[in-house]
Order: sequence, then structure tokens, then C-alpha cells
Amino acid sequence: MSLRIGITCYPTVGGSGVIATELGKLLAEKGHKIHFITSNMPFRLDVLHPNIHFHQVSVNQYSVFQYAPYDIALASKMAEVIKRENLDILHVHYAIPHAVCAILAKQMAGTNVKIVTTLHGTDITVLGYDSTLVEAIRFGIEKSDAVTAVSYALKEQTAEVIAADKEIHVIHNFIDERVYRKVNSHHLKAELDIEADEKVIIHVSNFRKVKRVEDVVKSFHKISHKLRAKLLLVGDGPEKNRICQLIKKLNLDDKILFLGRQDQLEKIYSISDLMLLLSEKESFGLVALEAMACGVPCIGTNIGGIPEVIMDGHNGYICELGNTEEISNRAIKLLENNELWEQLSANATATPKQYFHSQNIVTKYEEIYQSFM
Ligand code: GMT
Repeated sequence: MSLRIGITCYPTVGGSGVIATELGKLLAEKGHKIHFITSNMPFRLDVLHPNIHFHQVSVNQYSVFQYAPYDIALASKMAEVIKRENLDILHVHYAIPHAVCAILAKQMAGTNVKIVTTLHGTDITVLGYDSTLVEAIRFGIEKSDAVTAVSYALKEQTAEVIAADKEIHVIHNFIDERVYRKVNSHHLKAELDIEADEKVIIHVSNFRKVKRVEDVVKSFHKISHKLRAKLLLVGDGPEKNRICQLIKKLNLDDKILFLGRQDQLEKIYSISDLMLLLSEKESFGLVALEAMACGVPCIGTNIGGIPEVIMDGHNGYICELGNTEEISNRAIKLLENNELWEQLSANATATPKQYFHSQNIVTKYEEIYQSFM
């Protein structure tokens, strides 16, 4: 049965926006009518499809407002779209503010639209500890018709931190396997001044403190004493300046390349030999799955949902948070042993299809939607 589904997410760069957008695109391909209700065009919404519509939320600033009421404008736009498009489902990504806005919008619209909320991480692992928001998060979760979390770790943490009276379904993240695959981008190595015999290590993030990019640099420093390698840092964010200072201090300027924000990540992954994801908070770690799809084994920390994606000894290794000695030893052993690397790379390539196949994941969301029809 084809459904009319509204989707709200943060449209800027970030895994939750990526998942919401890719889910909308795949649902549209399966014949559902998808209505994105967001403040800006989601950055991955790069397709023209007759089943995809975009409704922009705009907020007017009046001198009487100290703060422009974005949440109210969002709820109002949601209510307008629920009524006009006769939505069956409103699927929101993040409890704050989106689930709360959706509940308000449902009341405004006065219809029986069902609200599905997906928790992505920071809404629980950071905001959940903020006493000014915790009641609103619990309300958003409990009043949603269904709630999903992107990992078992996040489900457990939500139970601990929020203690909401609500069943939470775990639906892991996925990637578009048609996009993330090993491609021939060998020319990039020369363009980036990387010698043929140099190993390429990659880190991709939004350079927030929780990503512990300094641990990536310190681990790389140790690795670079043992083998010829370059580190690619992809992304941008608040920690960049501090990381640049650390790189200077460690004299690593000629071995570390800052590539900034990049599209077509599959090309960069395809020249990489190893990904480092050393976060102190990470509910899933979508970039690890993207890298694996392109044949890149990953080393991650024993944090949150990372061990659900990086399976220790199978498609990479799990190390203790902050233990740059253990991380660099693991990396060196892997990068120096071709046979071992080939095995882990093959397992990594198979991981998305084997455990996180996009069609299976989309079907799980559809089952939740259909359970209300
Ligand atoms: O990692 C970030 O800082 C971005 C954040 C987001 O809001 O997009 O990512 C979260 O959601 C992703 C998609 O579900 C997960 O893969 C990330 O692990 C999660 N980030 C954190 O938990 C810190």
C-alpha cells in the first residue's frame, strides 16, 4: 500500500540528515509519496523524483521576539502539510525539537496522522543530560506512535537516561550501495601528492569535540614512525583550529591533508587503506559503514554503537577510548600484513550488504508505518 509520508530532519551535513534523506529517496522509489518538511533543502536531496516534494519552513523575525519561534513555525508548517497532503505518517528524526513539534502539529491538524520518531544519538547522549530539555525529550518519545533508535547501544542509553515508558525498536542505519562502492579513483593519489607506496589513513567527521580528532592525529603520529603514510582529514567543524595547532606541534604538516567538506566521498574512500573513528560518543558511525562499502577496514573505539558496525577482528578493530598506543599498534600490524588487510577489506566490503542492506532496513521502516494502517 502506497503511503503519504512527511519527513523532518536537520537538513545540514550530518548522519541523521543523510539517513532521513536516503530513506525518503528509497521510499519514493518504492512508490510512496514523500514530503520533506525542513528549514532548507536537505543536502543529499539531489534527485528530481515525482514522488518527492519539499516544503520549506521559514521563520519571520519581529522586533517583539527575543528569539524567532522556529519550533512553532515548524509545527505550523507540519500541520499545513498534514492537512493539505492528507499525510498518513510523519517521520521525524531527532526528539528535540522535531518529535515535540510533530505532536503539536498533529493536534493542530486534528487528523489521525501517525508520528514515528527516530533517535540518532546526540538528542539522547548529549541533550538527555540537559535538565532544561529532558522532560521535553521524554514527552516527545512517549507521545510518538512509534520510536526507533539506530543502534542497540542507543536504545539502552535512552532507557537509562530518559527512562521513557515506550518500546524502542532498533533499526540500524544503511547506505546506498549503488553510491558507496570501490571505484577507480587512483589518479587522486597523485593529485594529492601521495606516493604509490604510502598508506592512506582517513578520518571523516564534523570535527566536534566528541569525535576526538586529536586522538586520530596522535595515533597517526605513532603510525608514521613505523611506515610511510598520509592522513586525510575530511570535514570541518569547531575543533579544526586546535587540530591544526597539534599538527604543527607534532611536525606533521607534510603528512596530513585537510580536505574540508567533500562530496563524492566514495572516490576518497577508494584510495584509503584504513579509517579511524575514535569518538567518545557515537550512536552508530555511518562514515565507518560508508568506508567499509568501499573496501576500507576501520578502527573504532569501544563506544556506543561503534562495535555494532565495526566487528572486532572481522572488518576492523575495536580499541579502548583514548588508547592511541593500542590503536597505532593495531593499525601498523594491519597495514604491514597484506594478507590480513585483504581479508579484512573483503569482510568490510561485504558488511553493508550482509548486515545493513538498504532494502532490508527500508522494509523495517515500512513495516512500522504499515502497522498503523
Ligand atoms: O555525529 C554527528 O555529530 C552527527 C550526528 C547527526 O546528528 O547527524 O550523527 C548521529 O547520527 C548518525 C546517523 O544516525 C550516527 O551515525 C552518528 O553516530 C550520530 N552521532 C553521534 O551519536 C555523536
